Amino acid sequence: MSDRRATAPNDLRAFWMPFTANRQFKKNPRMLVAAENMHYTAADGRKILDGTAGLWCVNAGHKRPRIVEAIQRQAETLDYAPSFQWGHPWSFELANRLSDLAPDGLEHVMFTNSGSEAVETALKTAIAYHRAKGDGARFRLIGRERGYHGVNFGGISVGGIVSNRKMFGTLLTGVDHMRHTHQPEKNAFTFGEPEHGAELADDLLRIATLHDPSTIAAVIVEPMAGSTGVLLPPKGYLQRLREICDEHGILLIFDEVITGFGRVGEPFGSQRFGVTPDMIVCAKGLTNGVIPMGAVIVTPEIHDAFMHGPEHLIEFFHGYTYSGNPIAAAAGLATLETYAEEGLLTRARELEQYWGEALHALRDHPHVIDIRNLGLIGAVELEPIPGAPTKRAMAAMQAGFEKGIMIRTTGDIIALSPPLIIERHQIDELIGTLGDVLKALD
Ligand code: PXG
Ligand code: PLP
Repeated sequence: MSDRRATAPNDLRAFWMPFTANRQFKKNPRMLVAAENMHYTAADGRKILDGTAGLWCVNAGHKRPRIVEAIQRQAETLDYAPSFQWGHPWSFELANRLSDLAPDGLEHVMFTNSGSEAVETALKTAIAYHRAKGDGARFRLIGRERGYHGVNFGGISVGGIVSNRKMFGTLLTGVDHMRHTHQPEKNAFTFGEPEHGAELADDLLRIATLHDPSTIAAVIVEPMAGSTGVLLPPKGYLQRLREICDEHGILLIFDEVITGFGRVGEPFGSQRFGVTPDMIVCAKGLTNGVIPMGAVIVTPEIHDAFMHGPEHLIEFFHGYTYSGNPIAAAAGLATLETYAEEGLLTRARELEQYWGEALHALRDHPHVIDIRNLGLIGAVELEPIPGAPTKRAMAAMQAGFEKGIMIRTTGDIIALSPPLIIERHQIDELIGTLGDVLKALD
């Protein structure tokens, strides 16, 4: 009965789907009913090759035994325990493992249930940190055009994706934005990090000067902007941001919800790009996407700034009912073990050349105006249909599903981010099928 309901629901009205063209979807649903390793199973029984790791999150592939068992075992052992004034071993253990994995100097972990909540946590921590040090005048937050930091009010305020902001009123005050780093006229078809654009980091200096640097609490960027369509950091750009932050006492927050957990060939983008922020925001791959969980990893300097005053008092008035949830923590531990056992956190580096060459072979296909790649990430940007932006890429997604691949689109950009367990022949299949899709597009 429950299987039948899952595979053939006869009424799709009630679920108002997130970030979905609901009316179009409900006329022609793409329904998934099972998954294992690199493949989904569609409701009609077809295998779909996962070119996106779900939504950039299933980095170890689907239905991994260690993770499945850990969740089952945890549900039978300790299902829920509060983290406000109580503890359980799994959240502490996961925090220790994350601290080990993070760049040197990032040692304390706060847990959340999503990337969006982790972003809010980081922004609030930044402002509160300065205040805890007696510097309450540092309250401004700087983001970047085209940045994606989730969908809560803080995240859309520092974020720079117009459609995610314009419907929602005044947002946070005291926020400003740097320009994005996408310069296709200079950098189109670059393999890896682009040569041009490091100087765009000086926008931070310009904005800081305008408001006076002593009013800026933090700047938040994705080391590589994912959701907006894969915009890579120009060589030297992140280093320059770090320098400006150091000069002016500004905290640097890396939102690594996508770049975390091996996507760019190191545990975190920070290690790949050689720049250490003051806080890392992560989620998605933390639990292989299986149980919702996010985290913020901070320096001892930030953590210790709060550890004053009488010991019976709460130091930081922030947290969620499910912060450090035992089942999520168990899933996180099993995920990190799976990554370690299989060398997945560095596998993107090994596959990067093969992956990039496969992608760039699509260069001369119809409608392609740019191709970008790093680690196991790729983007193929299409010329929009005049007067109908996004339609061509959406048609590619639907055609891909019919041909047995899952791809993701944003605007007219096709984004690819397969599970890190992908084999070379599956890369050939994914990109080969995408090539066929492109050739058949209007
Ligand atoms: N920050 C970044 C950098 C993200 O990529 C979030 C925060 C928010 O995480 P949650 O868990 O609240 O969704 C994200 C999420 C896409 C896509 O199409 C990307 C995300 C979410 C949905 C779709 O690229 N990233
Ligand atoms: N709304 C109400 C009425 C609550 O009592 C709570 C938590 O206790 C929340 C919202 C926040 O929920 P969460 O802690 O799951 O974010």
